[in-house]
Amino acid sequence: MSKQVVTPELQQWIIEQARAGCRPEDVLAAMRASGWEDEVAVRGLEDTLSQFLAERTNGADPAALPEPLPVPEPNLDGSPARVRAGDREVQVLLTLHHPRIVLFGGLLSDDECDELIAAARPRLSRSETVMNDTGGSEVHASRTSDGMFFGRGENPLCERIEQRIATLLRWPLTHGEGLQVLHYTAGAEYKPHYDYFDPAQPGTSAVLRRGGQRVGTLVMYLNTPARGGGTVFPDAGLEIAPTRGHAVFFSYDRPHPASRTLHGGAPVTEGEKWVATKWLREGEFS
Ligand code: PD2
Ligand code: ZN
Repeated sequence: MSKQVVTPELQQWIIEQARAGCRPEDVLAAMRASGWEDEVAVRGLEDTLSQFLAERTNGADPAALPEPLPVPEPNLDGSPARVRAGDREVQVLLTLHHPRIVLFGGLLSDDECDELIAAARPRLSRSETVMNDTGGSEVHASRTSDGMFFGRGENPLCERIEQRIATLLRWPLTHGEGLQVLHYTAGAEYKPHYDYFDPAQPGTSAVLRRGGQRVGTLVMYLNTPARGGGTVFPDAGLEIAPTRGHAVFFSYDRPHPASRTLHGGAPVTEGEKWVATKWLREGEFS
């Protein structure tokens, strides 16, 4: 009876080999050579790789996935602590590869946060959610914030921030929607959702006529709530603490759960929360 067990360290090593492009038979040979019994090595390899693949596609058959689209992506070659975004230097605080998530610090100055809030406040109304069947929008209990949209380039502040984002994410300014500002009071939340438009829904073709799919999101925090209000990514087990001036970026190359970009705004439990969201489209949004 074998006493060998497949340890988490062995599983991690198998995944690293798979990521590096090693063939399963070579991985198996290396395991045998370092003393793993045949039966344990084969089982360990099969179980680890199938679990790894299922996680990458969120359980979907890889052949059934939509074709991947180009996505915005900052230049983080060499893992810099700070990156230049046109008129401002921005901190890189966290990166994740799948889902692709980058947390930036200091994308907006305190004054810019305050100015956005002041300009948005008189124009807020109850946030609406896109209706999947028609492509229109409606008030929905899953989204209890107030919100408004600026037109793209509507004022010098929007223009400056949009140009900074376009430079940071290396994505044309013309492919971005206008900034959306959301205000959450205590108890308000935005339940987990995907930001892309679901291709299976009848209303989606109408929405896609203007700029194509969404391929990336940047949520900028305009204040620091006293408690709660984190942006959560359940598939990654990640919660981003909302902090004034910081911004979380995530991209999705396919409009599919395999992107692992399910995300939500956790309830604000004390104080209030203000964010500005920038959505990036695959084509020109006019
Ligand atoms: O306010 C947030 O944290 C949040 C969470 C999820 C915003 C959005 N989605 C969004 O604007 O799409
Ligand atoms: Zn969202």
